[in-house]
Amino acid sequence: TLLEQRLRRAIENEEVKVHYQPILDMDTGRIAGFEGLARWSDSDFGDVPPMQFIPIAEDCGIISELTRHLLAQACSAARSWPDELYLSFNLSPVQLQDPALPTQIQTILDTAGYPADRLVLEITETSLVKNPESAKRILNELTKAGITIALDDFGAGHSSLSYLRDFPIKKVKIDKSFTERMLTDKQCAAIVEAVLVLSRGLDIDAVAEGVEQGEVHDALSSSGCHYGQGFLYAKAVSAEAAAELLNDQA
Ligand code: G
Ligand code: G
Ligand code: MN
Ligand code: NA
Repeated sequence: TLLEQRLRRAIENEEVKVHYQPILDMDTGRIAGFEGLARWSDSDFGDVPPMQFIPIAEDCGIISELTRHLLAQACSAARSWPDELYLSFNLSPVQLQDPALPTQIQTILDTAGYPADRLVLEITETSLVKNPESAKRILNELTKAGITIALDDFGAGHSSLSYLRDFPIKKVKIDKSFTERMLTDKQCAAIVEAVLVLSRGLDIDAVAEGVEQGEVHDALSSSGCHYGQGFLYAKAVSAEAAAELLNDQA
């Protein structure tokens, strides 16, 4: 398709950019890390959202190439952040079927001079369903290299609590469908509470996504959630703007 051709060209021309959304330590209000999010603006189609072009990249077999390209870009930006900050980056489900992934990621880290222990890779529950044994081998290898694995959109997919035990998962990101409604919907509030209790018991960090209101921040914080991400704090911004946010809080 035309969009597919445009995307291939945009990758070659380095027109797909990573933007960075802060993840806050709710207790201190300081930035603990950033999630890298792909952004593409085409001269004819305008801003194409990742919800549209990531599936295209997956379908036409260039997601691995796109991810490597974007991760390299993100690691080189993250290298200039203070040492205690981490970079969180999304993997597509197909990538967890590729035995070459750990080596490819290590090469990107080495080239950028960015340490593995400051990289978090976000995977979804869906990516563990199809071929759990292969996924487990790959995740164990990434973990051995010092990378942290986060379960993204937690609760929204094929949720199975056994994943938290069977796979080397050190972070869960509570899906925004729960945090958005937790003040008005008792069931959502109960699910958020349960995930926080569970993650504490398993020694897993919990990050609440989609925090848009001060009241939600307060409720999460008093329930013992330490990390939050959402439009209340900031949307994803360019590498330059992210560096400025860090300067402002220095
Ligand atoms: O940034 P935004 O909220 O528009 O992202 C929409 C979706 O696209 C989210 O589910 C997000 O995880 C996904 N996404 C954004 N950037 C990337 C990326 O670099 N790789 C992958 N695999 N998914 C991404
Ligand atoms: O699926 P994933 O968690 O990777 O998606 C992150 C997406 O959520 C990004 O596209 C980001 O732009 C979006 N996002 C981040 N904060 C908020 C928020 O507070 N509200 C909403 N609706 N979306 C958000
Ligand atoms: Mn994510
Ligand atoms: Na998410």
